[in-house]
Amino acid sequence: MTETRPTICRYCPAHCGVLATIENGRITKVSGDPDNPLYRGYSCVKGRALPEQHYDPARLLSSMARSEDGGHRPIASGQAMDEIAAKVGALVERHGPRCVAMYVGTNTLPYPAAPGFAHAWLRGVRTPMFFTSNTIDQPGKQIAAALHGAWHGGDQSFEDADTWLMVGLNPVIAKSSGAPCHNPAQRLKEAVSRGMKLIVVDPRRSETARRAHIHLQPRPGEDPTILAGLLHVIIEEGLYDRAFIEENVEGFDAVAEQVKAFTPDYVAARAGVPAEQVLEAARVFAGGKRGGVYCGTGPNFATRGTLSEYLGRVLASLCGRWARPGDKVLRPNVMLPAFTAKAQPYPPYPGWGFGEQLRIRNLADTAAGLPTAALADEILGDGEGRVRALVCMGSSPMMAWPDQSKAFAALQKLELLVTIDPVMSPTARLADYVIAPKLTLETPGMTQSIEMLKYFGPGLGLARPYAQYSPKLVDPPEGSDLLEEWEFFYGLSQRMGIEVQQIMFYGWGQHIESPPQIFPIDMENKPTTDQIFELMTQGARVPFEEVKRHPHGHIFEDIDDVVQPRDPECEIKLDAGEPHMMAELSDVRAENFEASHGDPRYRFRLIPRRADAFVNSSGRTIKKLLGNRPYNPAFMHPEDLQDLGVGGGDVVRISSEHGTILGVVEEDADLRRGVVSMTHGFGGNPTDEADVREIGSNTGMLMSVEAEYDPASGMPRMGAIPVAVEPDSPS
Ligand SMILES: Nc1nc2c(c(=O)[nH]1)N[C@H]1C(S)=C(S)[C@@H](COP(=O)(O)OP(=O)(O)OC[C@H]3O[C@@H](n4cnc5c(=O)[nH]c(N)nc54)[C@H](O)[C@@H]3O)O[C@H]1N2
Ligand SMILES: Nc1nc2c(c(=O)[nH]1)N[C@H]1C(S)=C(S)[C@@H](COP(=O)(O)OP(=O)(O)OC[C@H]3O[C@@H](n4cnc5c(=O)[nH]c(N)nc54)[C@H](O)[C@@H]3O)O[C@H]1N2
Ligand code: SF4
Ligand SMILES: [Mo]
Repeated sequence: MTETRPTICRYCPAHCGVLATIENGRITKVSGDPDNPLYRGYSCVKGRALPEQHYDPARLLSSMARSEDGGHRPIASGQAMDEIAAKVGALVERHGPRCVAMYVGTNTLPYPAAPGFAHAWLRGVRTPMFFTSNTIDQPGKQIAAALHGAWHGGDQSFEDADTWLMVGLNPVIAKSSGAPCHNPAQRLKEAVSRGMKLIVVDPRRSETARRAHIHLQPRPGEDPTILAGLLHVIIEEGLYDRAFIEENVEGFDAVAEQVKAFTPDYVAARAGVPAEQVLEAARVFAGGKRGGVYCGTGPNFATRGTLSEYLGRVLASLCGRWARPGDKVLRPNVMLPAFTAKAQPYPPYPGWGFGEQLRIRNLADTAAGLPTAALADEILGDGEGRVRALVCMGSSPMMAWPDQSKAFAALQKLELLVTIDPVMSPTARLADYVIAPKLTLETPGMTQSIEMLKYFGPGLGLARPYAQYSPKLVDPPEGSDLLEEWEFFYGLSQRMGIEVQQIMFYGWGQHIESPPQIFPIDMENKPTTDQIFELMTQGARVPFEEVKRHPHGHIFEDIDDVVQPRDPECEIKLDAGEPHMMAELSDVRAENFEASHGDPRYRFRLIPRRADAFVNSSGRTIKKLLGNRPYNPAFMHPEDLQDLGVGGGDVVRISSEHGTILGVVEEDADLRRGVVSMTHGFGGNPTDEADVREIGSNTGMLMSVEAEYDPASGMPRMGAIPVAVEPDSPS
């Protein structure tokens, strides 16, 4: 029997509504869904490879446990949970609960019930050590929101914006933020053709930069300089929104003072862009009426990510680019509880330094969560409270943690490493237990989790009142023994006598919009995923049943909330002159940039980029996605290649102060000269012996978590890495 069913692709955060063809209980095809009102038939290469992901020969069909010989053998899931529960219990008994940590990665988003159960289990174990990939991604977003204050009414709409500034992000490929995630390439094309002036700051003429009215192509890592330069011009020329500032912003004088020295000429000399372009970009941006400023992984990886995000917010605030009274609410809640959006700020709150203190580098909890870049040292450093057990969910430290050699040493030192992963990832190969999970189309899905992304930063999540639910479409492969993520934590909790409570709350940092909802879970009669979804949507704006009535997804146009005016008694202001940020900006200005730019040892800067066919390290076992290039090329400008005497396909050695990797070069005339652009998530573990042309290499090897790091989030330099490049001499 063949049928076609609407569902949600959950391979990346865009969560496109797609169609799946099912033949005799197997998915045979996934394509765009023309009847989906938001995505309108869109799908990408990864979504169309969902059948290959589900039936990947490399997929684990049962959990695995480490065997005597250091390899792995299949283990029944119940047995694995028995053993893990006993081992965690024994470690806690001997060393106290803090020795247990969890690291949650990007592949948790497809499973809305997972984080609540994982966190409930951790609370039951009484350990505070909950880490996510967020603090090795763009933690500056939430920390800057804490320092500056977030806007209660939300951001302005892309659909009617006349100017839009994007700093180091590429929504055409990443579909993450900066442009609406429903077919961003098409949305950008439409916006530009209706006259929106797009300004892009990127050392590479990316797929997004190609659409720009102004493309500043600077030296990597100079985003604070450029943003300060734009502020300089806007303040100097009086292009800011006086009325908005008067009502909503404090600290204007402090920031005006700090940006004084960032003249267009200074910015030009330092960032390597024409001074006229800085002037023009500032005038075009401030000259518009509606728009936004968005920073991506580019500036967040290049150190000083918090400062870049902060200056982006200041720029938006000085130009009044936040939703105004009477504007339609861009992200009214649908599967989340209703709230009343107001044209006023949330008050600023502490960005870091509270809660759990880490044992190193003076780091503590932050508005973005505990600093993940410190977790390897929490495992390696002896003494009280040392982390001895790590549970990973939808994540891969060996592919994602900066400083791969340290991550390798740390994972090997653990007394217990458990990971939930559908394949034997480089992390799984080091694990004591690998829990084999069901994949998306074997589980129910819903858009509640991506709706929630709006609390992580401007421009994230859904930009329309849209929702979709999908039932599970197929059973897992016959003979398999698989668990959903939440089932694993439910099983552990049962065995350890932990009562699971789902706690749901929403808001910016400490500002919760509606009272927390607490749902006790029946620990004797195991619920179904659908029953958990029902609990999770109990307070939703639109009843779950109503969302379910629209299998192709629905835009709830009748939710036409408008942003309410400021409360008359509200005195809260956005802070444009936060002292730490002003001090950091002053440090930037004091730097001897000529010396660092001119370091003869490291003439190149390695920068990140996203590959269309992969999401981080996911997809590397899937032949359809790998094509004939199973590695991550080192993209360089053709003239740089010529100078080095190498050509496309040759192998080069890329060395930083902290490590060396090999790279297969590829010409990319869209790059600024002096830049090496390389995606992450490739290569194996440091001791693996494999040809770079077969597996690529891991850029995390070039990073150090202790040499340079953000004092708030602990995030080290992950971009704009000074490197030397030389032809790989045959050994
Ligand atoms: N296909 C695909 N989609 C993904 C992912 C994926 O791996 N593949 N990953 C997902 C994840 S986890 C995330 S966090 C998001 C990320 O989403 P984005 O932040 O949009 O990531 P990129 O597409 O890499 O865009 C970053 C851009 O910054 C530029 N850049 C590099 N260094 C600098 C710099 O120093 N300054 C400036 N101004 N620009 C710089 C790069 O050239 C690149 O064009 O994407 C998500 N979506
Ligand atoms: N050098 C370097 N390091 C980086 C980055 C970079 O650009 N360069 N980017 C950073 C960023 S932005 C992020 S978000 C992090 C990402 O950090 P992580 O999320 O830790 O890394 P991933 O490589 O995405 O690991 C995801 C794992 O999930 C598994 N997986 C795939 N599908 C499923 C599923 O359905 N269920 C489960 N349980 N698992 C699944 C995959 O096999 C893979 O092993 O990396 C960061 N690290
Ligand atoms: S953009 Fe993301 S959600 Fe959409 S089809 Fe591609 S992988 Fe799936
Ligand atoms: Mo990310």
